[in-house]
Amino acid sequence: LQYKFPENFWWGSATSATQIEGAANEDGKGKNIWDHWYETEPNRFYENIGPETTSDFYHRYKEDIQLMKDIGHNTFRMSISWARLIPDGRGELNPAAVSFYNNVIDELITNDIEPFVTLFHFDMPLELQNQGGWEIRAVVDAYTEYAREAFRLFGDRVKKWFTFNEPIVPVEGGYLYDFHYPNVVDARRAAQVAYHTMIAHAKAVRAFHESNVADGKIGIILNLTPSYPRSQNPADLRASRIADLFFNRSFLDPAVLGEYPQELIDILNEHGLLPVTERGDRELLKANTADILGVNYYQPRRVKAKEYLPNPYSPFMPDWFFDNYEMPGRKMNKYRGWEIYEKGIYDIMQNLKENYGNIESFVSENGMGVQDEERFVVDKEIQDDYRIDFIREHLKWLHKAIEEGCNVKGYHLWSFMDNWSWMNAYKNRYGFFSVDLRTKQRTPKKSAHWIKEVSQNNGF
Ligand code: BGP
Repeated sequence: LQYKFPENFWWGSATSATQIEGAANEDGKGKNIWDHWYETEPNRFYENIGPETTSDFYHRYKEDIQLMKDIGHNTFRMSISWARLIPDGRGELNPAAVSFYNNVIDELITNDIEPFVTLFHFDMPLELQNQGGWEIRAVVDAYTEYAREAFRLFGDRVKKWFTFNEPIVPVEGGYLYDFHYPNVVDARRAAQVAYHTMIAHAKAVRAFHESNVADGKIGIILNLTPSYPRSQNPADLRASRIADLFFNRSFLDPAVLGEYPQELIDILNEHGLLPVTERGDRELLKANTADILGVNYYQPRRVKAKEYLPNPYSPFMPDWFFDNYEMPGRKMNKYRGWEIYEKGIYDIMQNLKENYGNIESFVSENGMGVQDEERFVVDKEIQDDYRIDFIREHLKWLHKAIEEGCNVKGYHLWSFMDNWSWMNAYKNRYGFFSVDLRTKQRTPKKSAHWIKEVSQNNGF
């Protein structure tokens, strides 16, 4: 083997409740913002397909876990649907949800697959959103209670917990760029939402360490987009540094170092965007940092200095400080419109080693969304060589990072099977397995056979 990974390396894939479970209105589940948005504005979603149409993991988890085992998974990330477990977001537990998650967790463990569980993957209970969502402090408390319940119910078997998946996405999508509910454009509210999310994270970390989950770890999943300047001239460097502050360090610093970067505070302050805080918050953040960090990596960010000054009367946007830069000759996933830059994963891990105490980490998502994959069928199998290349090239850089001392423990593909995505529904397919939406039949792609070999050999 040319690329051998450390012993007990985590091979697996990642999913989220809303994207795979289905059964959106079944067994007492409460509504979340996606159910609601789809009901009220279905045509915002690709081909008008909403979160009730999924691969139906809710009823097929046993079959799926067998497939995971077949392709050599030793770990699997799923999320709990808050509104399934606690339909109103606070108060009564839904007993059907408790048994569903118990069954899934037990089934995974019986098959030697360690469950990694995310508490919040974009799916705010509607009831709480109606009260103000992450803009109000009471929702932080409701979340902390929910986290406490989850540790109590499942912490005897689940040892890897994640407070949030990509907490910046609901901020950008919901409060700046109009691609998540409640789709408003308001930087002040965005800053408040971002801040409360981090406070909720710290409170959940504290609750976890106070709970009796023996030998467990808790962390957060961040989508890190390394920021590369067009050139080394000071204006480009500044643009890149500020993009990094907004899109990476705004969550990475408080989650891992327990404090916000001063330069970010200064910018927010200058524009009247500082969030409302409470006494004791600073100490709370400092004392409750993540034990482990999941890194979702899809694409880098390339930036250059602003060409035209922003209109000061337009609503504040992070992009007041930089322009995106389309580097000539860059490699693209043309389906998703995202650049492919494999070395990015190495740069991220080096940064964590140098500047973030070499925190224990893993690649919690990386993957390639492709449209109309049926075109690539030969002998009834999707020949997704592009996906195999994509994974392999990222793994090579990850391997190099590990050899150089980065504390990386595993690699999870997004995703196990084709799944429903926020607004894009089934447009881009990501899975090792394709899913026929009518029959729900799962079929392995070529990459499923490939990853099986890689996981079994612990390298390639
Ligand atoms: C990440 C999310 C996932 C997933 C993935 C693919 O940001 O954590 O939920 O959807 O991206 O992106 P998309 O589905 O938008 O193509």
